[in-house]
Parts: sequence; structure tokens; C-alpha cells
Amino acid sequence: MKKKWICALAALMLLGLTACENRQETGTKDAPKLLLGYSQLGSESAFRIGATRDTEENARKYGISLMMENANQKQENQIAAIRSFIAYRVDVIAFSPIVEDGWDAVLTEAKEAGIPVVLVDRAIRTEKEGLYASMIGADFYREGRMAGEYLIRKANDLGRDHLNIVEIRGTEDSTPMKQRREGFRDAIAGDPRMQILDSVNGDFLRSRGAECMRELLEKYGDQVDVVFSHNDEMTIGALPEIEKAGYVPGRDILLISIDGGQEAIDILKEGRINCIVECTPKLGAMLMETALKLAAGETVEREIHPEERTFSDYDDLDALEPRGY
Ligand code: GYE
Repeated sequence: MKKKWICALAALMLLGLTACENRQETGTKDAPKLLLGYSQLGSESAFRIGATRDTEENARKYGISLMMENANQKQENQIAAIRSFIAYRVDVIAFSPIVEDGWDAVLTEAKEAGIPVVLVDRAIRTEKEGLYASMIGADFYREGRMAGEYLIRKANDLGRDHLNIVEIRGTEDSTPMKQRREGFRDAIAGDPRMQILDSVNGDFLRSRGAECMRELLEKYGDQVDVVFSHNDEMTIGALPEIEKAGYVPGRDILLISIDGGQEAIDILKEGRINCIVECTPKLGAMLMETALKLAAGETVEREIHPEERTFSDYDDLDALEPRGY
């Protein structure tokens, strides 16, 4: 038994030494390669898979060593990954917080270790100062507003005097869910034609989107005029349930979605989704530029938002470039 422990310890030490050697070898003697630790929250959507791919591609392009850990949708795994990055003494830590709360302790440890932190794609809620240097990600409130503004335009063009809306929300307590919900409600608040019948949690998952849609149709049936879904995965999951119930998506029931991945865009072109608000996963270049600035001791912007648009049945999308996610 003792012999086995000694072998395991030796293997770990060798691995550690190798890693250190690798780190020195990959940089130059006077400019060691920047080491970025990234905790990705999971692989729940085409958006997330695209975000991971874009981060890896840009780390290679910018010559940055990337340690990527996938948390498989568990906050405790993200916290453990951040602690391992601190122990490994990475130069910069980045992560996409699955939910907004519960980060103060681990980010205080990173701050005390002198390692700068960048939030990517989602934000955190904290009373403490200085726990992160920058948040790179979409303006989710604006995305929600853009969804509501599309619906008002559509109601005008259809001449509708009332629209019943059901909402399929993203992950509870996540920034995109909270802000999309708020932005959508603020955009339609002044329009007496709009009524939200119900809002259910689909957790950004395709399977949950199907379950939610089935339950909403069982409960409300013909009353449902509009589905506002917080991401394409849940929207795509909902589609077969709408068709199984005998309704034509995009005509009998309007669908408004968010993300803008290729699969959903193709469905929009078929007329089965009416509007998709873009939420780009391509944040890798912004992250690498921010990490290099932080490692060089430069100041960075507190919030960095990418440009985003809507795609809808008002647009000619034939010339649209492939989405890449
Ligand atoms: O909309 C969804 C993913 O955090 C903005 O998370 C991201 C969201 C995105 O699961 O598809």
C-alpha cells in the first residue's frame, strides 16, 4: 500500500515538474507565455460549445497557454477549478459564472493571491469591491428589449388587438435569464395588447424546452399566441411539441428566441421561428486582449459588450454569413 502512495506522489511531482518545464519551454526566456485558467460552465447549448471553441482558437491565435476546465453545469466544479488555478499560480483567471451568487469567497482568495479575474458571458452579484477586473459579455437587458420591440412591431403589422405570451426562461439566477426577462417586460409594459400568461424554467436546455412547451400547451392550448424563449436550444426543443399539438409554429404561434446559432437561423429561414435576437459566443478575442493587458499591468474596461442585432421574418437572410456556432 505504502509503495503505491509513493509511486502516485512521484507521478504527481513529475507531472508538476513537467508542467512547469512546459510552461518555461513554451514562453521565451525573457517573456514566459501567459497562462490563462478558464472555468467554462458546461456544454448545454450550441452557444456554449461555440464559446468554448472560440476561446480555444483565440488562445492559440494570441499565443496564450489555456487551461480550460468544464464544470458540467455545477457551480461547485467552477469554484474547485478556480481554486486549482490559484494553486497553479496562473497569470489570469476567467470564468462564465453559471449563476450570479456564491462567488465572494473564492474570488477573495484569487484577489489575495494577486491573480486578476475576468468574467466572460455572464456576471456575478457581489457587494465586495475588486473581485474582478472586467465583465466581457452581451447586454442581456437590451436583448430582452429587442425581443419585446419585435413583438410590438409584429402585433401592429398583424393588426392584433391582444396577444397571450408564454415565456420559457433560462437558468434560474443567471444573468441572461434575469436581464432578458426584465428587458422583455419593460419593452411591452406600455402595450395593453400584451399579456404574459405564464413563465417556466427551461434551464437553457433543449429537452427542458420540449417539456415546458408540452406543459404550457396542455395548460393553455389555443390561448397561446406567442412563445418568448430565452435561448435557441429551448426554442428548438419546443417546436415539435407545438406541431404535435396541431399548431403551425411561426404562424399560429409566434416564436421569439435568443442566440442566433446556425440551426435556429435555418429554422427561421423556413418561417418556423419569427425572430432571433443575436447573442454572440465569439468573445475569445476580447478575452485574450483583456488578459494580455491585465498581465502587463494595464487598466481594462469594466464592461465590454459585443455588437448584436436581431434576425427576423422582416429580413432577407439569404446572404447571411455562416454563423460559426
Ligand atoms: O443564451 C444560452 C447558454 O450565457 C448568454 O447560456 C449565455 C446563455 C445562452 O446556455 O444558449
